[in-house]
Amino acid sequence: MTLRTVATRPFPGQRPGTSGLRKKTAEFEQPGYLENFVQSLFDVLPGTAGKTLILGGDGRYLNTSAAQIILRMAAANGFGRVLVGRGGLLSTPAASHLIRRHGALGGILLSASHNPGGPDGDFGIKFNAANGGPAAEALTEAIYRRSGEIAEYRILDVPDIDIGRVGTVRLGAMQVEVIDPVSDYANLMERLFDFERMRALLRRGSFCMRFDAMNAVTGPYARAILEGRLGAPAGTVMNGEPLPDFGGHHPDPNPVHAAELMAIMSSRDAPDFGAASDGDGDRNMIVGRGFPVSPSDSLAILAANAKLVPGHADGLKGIARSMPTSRAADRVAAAMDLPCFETPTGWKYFGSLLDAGRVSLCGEESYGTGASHVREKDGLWAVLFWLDLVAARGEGVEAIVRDHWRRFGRHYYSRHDYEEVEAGQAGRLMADLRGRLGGLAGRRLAGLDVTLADDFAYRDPVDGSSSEGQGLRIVFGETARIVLRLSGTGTAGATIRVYFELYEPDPARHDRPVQEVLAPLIALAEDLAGIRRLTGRTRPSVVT
Ligand code: G16
Repeated sequence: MTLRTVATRPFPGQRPGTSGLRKKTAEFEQPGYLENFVQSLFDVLPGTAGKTLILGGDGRYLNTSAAQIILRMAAANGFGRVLVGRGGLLSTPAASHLIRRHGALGGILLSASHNPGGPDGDFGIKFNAANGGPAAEALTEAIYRRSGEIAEYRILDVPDIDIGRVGTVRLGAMQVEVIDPVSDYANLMERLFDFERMRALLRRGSFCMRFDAMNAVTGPYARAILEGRLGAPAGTVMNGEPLPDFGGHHPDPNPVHAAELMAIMSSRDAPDFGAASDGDGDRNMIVGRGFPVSPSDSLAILAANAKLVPGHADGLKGIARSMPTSRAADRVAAAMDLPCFETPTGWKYFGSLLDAGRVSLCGEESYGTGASHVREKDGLWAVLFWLDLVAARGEGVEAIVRDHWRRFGRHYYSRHDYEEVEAGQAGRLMADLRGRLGGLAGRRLAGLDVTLADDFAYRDPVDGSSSEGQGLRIVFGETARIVLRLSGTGTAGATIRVYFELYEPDPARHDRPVQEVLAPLIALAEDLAGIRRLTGRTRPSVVT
């Protein structure tokens, strides 16, 4: 068994984005590309000798070959133990849980999340720290700096080991434990929710649900929990087999990409409850009969009803949402007299609030909801939370949402994405608008008064770190907002995201078509930002 030190040269652009390093698969297939990034990570970690590492991924193309390389590199870099999910699989929230449970130095997750997979799709790698959460900006920047000067990496010269079976294997001085990816996570869920109550709901012949795993990592989890422990009939989980190319799906659980589930949920004999998760299992979409729930509403509703589930029976400490997420959760926090935090986009910003015990629930407009049980958003957890609420309240999804709107008002909400815009054009558009924000406050636009227009900056109230340039926002008091930002998860060109929110307190006006309600704001954003003029795009690529 020889330890090899391999000479290498830096690859440009290995800077992690919103959630790890995401690139076209072909870029990752370049010899040394993955190795450089992993060695850069190991070089900047505070000591790897004898430490435990968690390793897994969402099953996409390159997942297992990358896992084998990382195992050999971990052994060559002195780790004492690696826990790897069988077949190289671990959902992101399950990995977060394992890091915490085993006191690991951290975890490496092989995923490009909701981005398509396969040789022509995307691949990604991210590091989660000892608290189970995505690496903080200080660490990802250190990795990036190191990747620009790297000259060699270390790897053991040994054949692949068998990670297809649960058991323990030695790799040099390091121990590799191949573990069942599901059981620990499923046990955690049993502690957070009332499984007996959900079992009774699912046993009733009259209640039916469908979960779309989109041929990504949550298939085995959902089968074990929904069809196994909760006794839902076989077939409840659709697209349950993780496939290297996700069966051609774009595994992003929203009404556009989960079209198959949406069609089922809108059919005449639709199930009562529908849900979907993404590539690595951290996102979720909840759908009633013909009735998708907006993720921003979902956060607010879970917060308002949290006491009904065992995991939050003692109440909440606070709520956090990312800046572009609608302010529906703020209203709940105010009514419950809870602290409410507004952070930049990216789950990493919630970590310090959760670690400090300042918040219990967090959520994002991008179909992400989570809590203090792990340090990631958690798709299946959110689905179980909703299912447990349905069981506890004896009401369906739509009834629960409408009741919430009646109590708190409705935040009409939509996001328009312009994908694969030429990066220079997108940068100019943002810079141009940023330069004009100063003159907007105090003006009346689209019949509304602008109370604030700025580029969002955040100072973490726990550790004092600050993040600037987190999105342009034009705020019309409590009534409405327009937000523009560039995505940090795309792999081709730039994606411009435009977010619209309009508050409607009057229940008599809660049934209007979302795009129609938001039309004046949509037209105003076009006027202000000039998307059509500057990019030539006449309509968004995706509207959710
Ligand atoms: C990641 C982050 C999320 C973020 C999302 C969208 O999600 O973990 O916190 O909201 O990206 O980012 P952007 O708007 O920059 O594309 P995931 O599910 O891709 O890991």
